[in-house]
Amino acid sequence: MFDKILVANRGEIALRVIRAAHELGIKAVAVYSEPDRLAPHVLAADEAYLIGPAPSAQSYLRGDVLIEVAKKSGAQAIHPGYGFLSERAPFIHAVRDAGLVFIGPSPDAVTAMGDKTAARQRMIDAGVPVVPGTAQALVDAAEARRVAGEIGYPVLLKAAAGGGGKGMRVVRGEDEIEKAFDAAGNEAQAAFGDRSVYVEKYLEGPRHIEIQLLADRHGTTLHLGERECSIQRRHQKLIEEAPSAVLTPEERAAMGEMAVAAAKAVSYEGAGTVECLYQDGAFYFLEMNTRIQVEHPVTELVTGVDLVQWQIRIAAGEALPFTQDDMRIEGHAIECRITSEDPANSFLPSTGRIQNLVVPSGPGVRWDGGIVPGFEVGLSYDPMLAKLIVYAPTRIAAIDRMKRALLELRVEGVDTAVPFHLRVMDEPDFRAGTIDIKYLDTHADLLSTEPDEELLRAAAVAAALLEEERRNQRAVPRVAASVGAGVSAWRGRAGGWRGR
Ligand code: MV4
Repeated sequence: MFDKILVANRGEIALRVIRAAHELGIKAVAVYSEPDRLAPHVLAADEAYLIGPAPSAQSYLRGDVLIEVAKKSGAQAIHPGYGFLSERAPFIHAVRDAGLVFIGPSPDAVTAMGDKTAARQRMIDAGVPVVPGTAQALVDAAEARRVAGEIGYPVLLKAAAGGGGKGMRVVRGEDEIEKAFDAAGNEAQAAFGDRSVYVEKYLEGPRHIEIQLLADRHGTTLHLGERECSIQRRHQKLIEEAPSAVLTPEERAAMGEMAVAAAKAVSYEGAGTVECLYQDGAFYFLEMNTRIQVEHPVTELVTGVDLVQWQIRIAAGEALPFTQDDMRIEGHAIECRITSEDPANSFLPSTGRIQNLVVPSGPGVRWDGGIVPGFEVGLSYDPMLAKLIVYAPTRIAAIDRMKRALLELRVEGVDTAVPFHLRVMDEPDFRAGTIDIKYLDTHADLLSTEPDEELLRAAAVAAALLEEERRNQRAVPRVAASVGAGVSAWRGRAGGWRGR
C-alpha cells in the first residue's frame, strides 16, 4: 500500500479522497491555486503546495507541476478526482513515465472510451446494446441523409469526439438534415477541434441510468447497481438516486452484466461508470466515464462499499475480496447538488463570501462539502459547493429525509439551488418516480420565482436557529479567523514547498 498520495483536485472531491486516504493510513498531499489558500482540502491534507493562480490552465491542469510536486513530496501515486486531468491519457502516460501510479484506468482504456464512435464499435463487437445508428463518422450530409432515412426520423447527430451534449443536433425530418449536419460539425470543431459527427436514432424521453463498476487487475470486474440521474439541466445533473425507482432485479442484473462486458472490452481497471439510456424496458450503452463520478456516494450508501478507498486499493494492486453474489443493494439514497446558482434566475452563477454555514446532520445524512465560512466563491471553478446525500430504508422515507435535511441547511453569502431541491422533493411526479431526462422541461414551474409558503416558514425557522447559533458563538473567535491561524501554524510544521 502507498504511504503518501497526491490529490490533484480541489473542492469536495479532494476532501473526499483525502478522507479515504486517511482511513487507509495514507498521508495526503494537497495542491491549491492562489484563491484556494484556505480551502477545506488544503486544511485537511498533511501537506499542501501552491501550484499557481486561479485559472485552471495555470494550476489544476498543470500536469507537469503536479508530477513535480508529487515527486518532491515523496507521494507514490496521484488521485485525479473528477474533471481536470482525470480523463486525459497524455497525463496518465506522464504520471507513469515519472515512476508514479495513476489512481485510475490505463491511458488506453481512457482513449478507447473517449472516442465515441470507436467506443460504439467496440461495444457492438462485445455484444453490448447501443442505440441504432452508425459506428463511424459520416463522410458528408448526403451520407447523413441516407443513414437517417434507413433508421427513421427523428435522429440525433452527435460529435465523435464529444460527450456531454456538445455538437448534438436533433433532426426531425429530411429537410433539416443538411443544415443540422453543418451546425453539429461546426460546433464539434469549435469544442473538440474535430468536426466528425455520427448519427443515432433519437430517443424522445428516456431515463439516464448509469451502472457503477469496480475492476481489479486480477480479473475481477463487478457492478454495484445503478444510479438514476435523469434530473438534470443542460447536461448538468442536479439530483441523483440509487436504486432507480423502476428497474426490476432482472433488468438490474442484465444492465450490470452489460456494463461488465463493456469494461472488460477495454481491460478496464479501477472505478468506472457505464451511462445508459433506458426507455420502455430497453437499455442502450451511451458512454463510459473512466473516473470517479460526482454522484458516487449514493452507490456507497446502498452497497456499503467505499468506492474511493477501493480506487486506491486497486491501484496499489489489491484484489477485490467480494464477488458479484456478495453485492446487495439495500435501502435508498438521494443526492442533491448544492450549487451556487440561483434557480429563480435561470441558474445564474452566484458569487460571494460564505458568511455562515449550518450543515445538516442527524440520522441518515451525509454532507460532502468543499466550503467553510469565510470561503470566497468566485467564477474560476465549478459552481458545485457541496453534495447533500441522504439514506433511508425506502425511497419515500429518503425523500422526506432530504426535505428535512434541506430545511436544516443554511448557506449565507451566495444564492444556492436549495429552494429548487425543496420544490422537487414535494413534486408529485418525482415522488412517484415518474422522471426522465425531460423532467425539467415538463416541470418548468419548479423554477418559478413565486415564494412558497413552506419555504418562507422554513427560512424563518432557519433564521431563528442561526440567530441562536450566533448568540452561542459570541464567546469564541470567528471560524474563518481560527482556520487561517491553523494554516500558518501548520505550514511552519510541515514545511510545505511553495513553488511558483
Ligand atoms: C441521446 C439522447 C437521445 N437519443 N442519444 C446527451 C449527452 C450525451 N452524453 C448523450 N446525450 C443524449 N443522447 C439518443 N440516441 C438524449 C441525450 C440527452 C441526455 C442524455 C443523458 C442525460 C441527459 C440528457 C439530456 C439531453 C439529451
